[in-house]
Amino acid sequence: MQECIFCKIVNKEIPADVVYEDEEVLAFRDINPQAPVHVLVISKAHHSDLAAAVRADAGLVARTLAALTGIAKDLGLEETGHRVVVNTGEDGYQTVQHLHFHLLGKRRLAWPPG
Ligand code: DGP
Repeated sequence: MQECIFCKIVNKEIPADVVYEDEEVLAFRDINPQAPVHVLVISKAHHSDLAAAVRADAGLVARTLAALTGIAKDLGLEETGHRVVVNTGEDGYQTVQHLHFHLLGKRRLAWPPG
């Protein structure tokens, strides 16, 4: 995906503050953090949203989430609690069309979301 900003981060064409990387998964700090810890966890393979990713490779989605739980633990979010968010489509306020899991923590988050 030539124009996808997250694919460019995967390909190291643009820099990011990477907190985790393996063969399939990349996690980096959000450029516009909404909490003291705000990390985006993505598969390196491009899938536009959650439904597309599940249809194409549900196992990859599961492995991405497994990596996320490890990242949450490494960042000290297991004890304090945290939130995982997947914005989807227009109403969900998805602005980047490459599936990403927001991992937010280290502050008390409000509910319901805005
Ligand atoms: P969403 O609205 O769920 O699609 O969230 C996209 C997030 O991606 C948003 O919180 C800002 C973040 N973001 C957009 N461009 C970049 C970038 O170039 N680098 C990093 N680190 N984050 C980005």
